[in-house]
Amino acid sequence: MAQTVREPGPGTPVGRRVFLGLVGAGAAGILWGAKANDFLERTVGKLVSKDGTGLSSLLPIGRFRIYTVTGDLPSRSKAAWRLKLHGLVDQPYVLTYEDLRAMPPLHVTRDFQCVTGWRVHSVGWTGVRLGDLLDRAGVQPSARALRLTSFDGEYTESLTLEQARRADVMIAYQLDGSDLSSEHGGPVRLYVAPMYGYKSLKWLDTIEVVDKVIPGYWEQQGYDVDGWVGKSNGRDDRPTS
Ligand SMILES: Nc1nc2c(c(=O)[nH]1)N[C@H]1C(S)=C(S)[C@@H](COP(=O)(O)O)O[C@H]1N2
Ligand SMILES: [Mo]
Repeated sequence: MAQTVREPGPGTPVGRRVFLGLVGAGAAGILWGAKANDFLERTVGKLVSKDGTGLSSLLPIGRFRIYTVTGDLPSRSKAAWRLKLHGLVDQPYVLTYEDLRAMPPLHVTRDFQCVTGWRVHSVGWTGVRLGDLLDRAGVQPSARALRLTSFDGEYTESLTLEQARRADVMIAYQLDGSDLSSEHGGPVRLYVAPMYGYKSLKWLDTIEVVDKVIPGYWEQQGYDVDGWVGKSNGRDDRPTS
């Protein structure tokens, strides 16, 4: 059965030791998508039971890992999905998936990088610019930031208004030309291209416009609220290339 990983927090050593620990413990498995899961069973399963030398070469370079902090992959159909946008706005609203798809699309292609050290090259995202969604509601002068929540019931994220209005920040409904799968946070997730993956909240539910930054799930555990790619977040294991 496919299982998922909760990203290790800052200060947790990552790499082969934790990877072996996860596989060995069996408490938290790893899901890299169906194909990779086959690969895991066929290849890694055997090697782990040997001495594990060279195992780091089997880390899924070029592939996403599927993260969820709840131990669960929530799912919501496109028909049932709603985006609630409220807070310090003139016109709070509720948007359907169809409403979202009717808005002007934005495409961004960028490497996707998790702060724990894995990276997927040149991933294409399609969605709606977050700034357009804010304009639709009319942001009030006292507003400074956004608080975003997930329908997984636990994950949260934050962005300053300035960050949210960037041309490369969107709520995304497609990944590499296909509708966003449930495991990748579909039907709709946040995508913050210039920042580490933890900013890109999956299973988007609510956007609240607030008067100050409220640190998100991993940020309460030490990650930087300004998660620009290139900042180390206190880790020494990020890719150097
Ligand atoms: N709701 C939710 N969103 C989340 C996470 C999560 O655990 N739950 N993990 C974050 C982290 S740390 C990363 S690197 C990316 C991973 O995206 P993926 O699971 O589509 O590979 O999602 C981010 N968004
Ligand atoms: Mo991450």
